[in-house]
Amino acid sequence: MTAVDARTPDTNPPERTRSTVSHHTRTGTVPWPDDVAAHYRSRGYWEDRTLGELLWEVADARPTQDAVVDGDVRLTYAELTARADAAAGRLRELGLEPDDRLLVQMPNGWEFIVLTLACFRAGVIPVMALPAHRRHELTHLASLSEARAVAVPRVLRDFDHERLAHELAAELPDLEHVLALGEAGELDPRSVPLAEVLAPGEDRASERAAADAMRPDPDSPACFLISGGTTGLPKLITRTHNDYACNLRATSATAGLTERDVYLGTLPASHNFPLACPGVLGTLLVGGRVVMLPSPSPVRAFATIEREGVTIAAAVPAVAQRWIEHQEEVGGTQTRTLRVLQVGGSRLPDEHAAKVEPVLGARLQQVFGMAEGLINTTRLDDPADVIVGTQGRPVHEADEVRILDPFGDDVPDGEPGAIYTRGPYTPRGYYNAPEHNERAFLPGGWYGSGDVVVRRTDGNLIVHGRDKDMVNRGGEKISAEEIEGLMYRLGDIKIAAAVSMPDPVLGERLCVYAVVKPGHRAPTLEDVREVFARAEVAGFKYPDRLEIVDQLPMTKVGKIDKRILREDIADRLQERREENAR
Ligand code: OOB
Repeated sequence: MTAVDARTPDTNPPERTRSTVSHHTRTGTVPWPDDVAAHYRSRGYWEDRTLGELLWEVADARPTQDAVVDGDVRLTYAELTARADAAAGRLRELGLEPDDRLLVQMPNGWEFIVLTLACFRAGVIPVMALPAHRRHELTHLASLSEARAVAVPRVLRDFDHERLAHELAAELPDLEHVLALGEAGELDPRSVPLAEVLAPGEDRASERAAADAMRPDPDSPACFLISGGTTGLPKLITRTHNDYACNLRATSATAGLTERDVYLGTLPASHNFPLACPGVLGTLLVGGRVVMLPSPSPVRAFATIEREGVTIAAAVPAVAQRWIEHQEEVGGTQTRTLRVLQVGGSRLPDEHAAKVEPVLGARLQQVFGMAEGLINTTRLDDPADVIVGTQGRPVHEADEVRILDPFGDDVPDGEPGAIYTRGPYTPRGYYNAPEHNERAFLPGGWYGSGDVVVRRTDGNLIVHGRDKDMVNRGGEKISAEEIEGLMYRLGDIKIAAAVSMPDPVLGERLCVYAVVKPGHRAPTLEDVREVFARAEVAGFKYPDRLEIVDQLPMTKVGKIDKRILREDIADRLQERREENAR
């Protein structure tokens, strides 16, 4: 009997019954139309192989080579796959069945990778929550996905994730198991220690055979990604084995990734970008080495790049800028081996783009992507004006992109319009969200990301702006609607509007305009932040600035005119800068 078995009676008291019948994910997923799917298959875009099969084949060809490095921990390909197979068996012993959802909120470390691969093998679907998420988001994600288990660190950056996870488990009838990073002695006795779940197995051959026997359908979800979200709380995006493998192959190709590459995973790995574009999974799929690092601070990142001979890394613009500044300060050759720096998640200003190669000695690859699918990148051999001045073009030959005016007509190249897309790795709908899908997808399955882009005649896209109600705070996406909803928890607020304000470091920050109810006291930014703290919201969603006004500007159709508010706050910040300069 394994340690997990021994704990099962405690973690799963017999009187506990699940309130709802868990739904099979198939019922909530919008499939690609049959003819489109047949086309993707016949062209070989979908290979009908699971991510596990693909990765295990790569691992078998290089068992003794390092696959994952995390501080002092090094796992060879043989060790990685063996642990994942053993872990797949333990998830099963815990009672997790194929198609059950496991909410994963883990820092960047080897455990994240082994657990994710174990899920792929067992057909358990990891729901990729972010380390910054708190009760507000995790409750929503766990209920929406009907998660049966959650995997968390113990205490991270002074926050007790394990305690919160048990509180959620007490409230959510489906959520039966809390898997926590660490060993039995140091954890809550109700937790299942990840040290045990992810430990090496005892009998490689039989564990592998057992995992082989659990093989999921390649058209079933490999994982759920979290959408940035424009309407209130985030949506779930189902990524199938077939579509995600296609995503991995196409992004690996444009990054020129080979088995000689060493990838630095330093953005939170549950984001699509560092997970799969090509990221951690793409690197493993070509037989390269993944180095996990929990924070992108330049001192540690540079030391790690030097020590491990990192050749490719991904950054959001704010991180890229910090790395550039750090290199300018310290000089030296620590980033010598870095071949490619991918930058994406929010708009990289051209001035910063121009500095990447001269300062860091790495080729810049701009990446304009979305968890919903479509990935655009510049190519490594593109001319400088493309690399510095555009966000690239689709990575896959079957990606379809249309740029439309407000009447739904295609705009000519060179003119801004809203981007719509479909393709072999862009799902046709969010999970269990039929009403939202009506709005986010055009007939024919075109997904509209809400970005306004210009397509140049050479096919490269420039992200021009946005017509979605979202704030992009250094790559973290914040739904304005969600923030406004939270603002009304301050009883003094009559009406609130969340908008982006320009920020030299993060690109954008979050500003809230508010009108106070007659006779009420105007809240301060501290009051607002306290309400957000009480609501247990992710830290990156706390407003950075509050503007109390008498009224909000309205459009002709009676909506709050956010364009005017954005201009207003940009003007105010500009004035203040000028005052400070005087
Ligand atoms: C990535 O994915 P998400 O889902 O967090 O956010 C997608 C949105 C896009 O719709 C766009 O508004 C913005 O993020 N965005 C960019 C951008 N990359 C993403 N805006 C301007 N310039 C860029 N380069 O952010 C994501 C997923 C995969 C790869 C890269 C980024």
